[in-house]
Amino acid sequence: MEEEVKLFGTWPSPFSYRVIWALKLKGIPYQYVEEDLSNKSPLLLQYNPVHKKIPVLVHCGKPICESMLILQYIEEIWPHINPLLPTDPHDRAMAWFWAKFSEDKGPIFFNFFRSTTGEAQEKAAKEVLEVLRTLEEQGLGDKKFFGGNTMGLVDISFGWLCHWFEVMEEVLGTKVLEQKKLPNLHAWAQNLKEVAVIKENLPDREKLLAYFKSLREKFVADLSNHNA
Ligand SMILES: N[C@@H](CCC(=O)N[C@@H](CS)C(=O)NCC(=O)O)C(=O)O
Repeated sequence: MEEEVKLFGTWPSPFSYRVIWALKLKGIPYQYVEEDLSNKSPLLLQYNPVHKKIPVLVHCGKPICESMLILQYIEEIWPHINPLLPTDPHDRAMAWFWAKFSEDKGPIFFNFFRSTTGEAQEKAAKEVLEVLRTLEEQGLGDKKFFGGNTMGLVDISFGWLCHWFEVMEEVLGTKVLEQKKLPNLHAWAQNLKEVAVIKENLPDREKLLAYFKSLREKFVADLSNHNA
């Protein structure tokens, strides 16, 4: 059986990084394949014919799609090295609850980044703040990480907040994840960035900033064309 592990991803994708962090945490060697989403490779289309999206993990020749399902798979195959989930069944269920919450609330963050008028942006920022407050008050509490003293599945699923979201806020000129508004979540983001596996595996900040700036300009231009 071919034990080879391959990851198809793109450099600015926070979904790719979820998988990278999990593989690195577990010390699994893998080959990374950078996809060009404007010209998807035949292999990507073969491995993810339904959504045609990255990330895709290919293990022993078999593809697994969807970042959270890939994390689940990684945990099932390599459970003993740096477990991503707690052993207690109720704690595990709670971890999945918050991982699902991260998936369900994704569009709210996307709207925030896409909102172009002042009014829409204010409304979107309020919605984001509400999600983050819920996460802080009901999920994180005063723990260092969602998993307790070490990072786990929920930290990985929300990990993009510590880098990508910060860059988004900079592009928009609006700060939501602030120390005074969300002290515990803010501390969590800082702690997460200090974990070696995260710190050593993040896209370059300046490159990401330029990428998000151009994406934002595109949204603004699309809106003015639409209104013209
Ligand atoms: N729910 C998916 C989302 C993945 C996703 O949105 N990937 C984007 C890049 S960040 C993609 O491949 N987009 C290509 C397309 O939509 O055609 C996951 O968690 O893996």
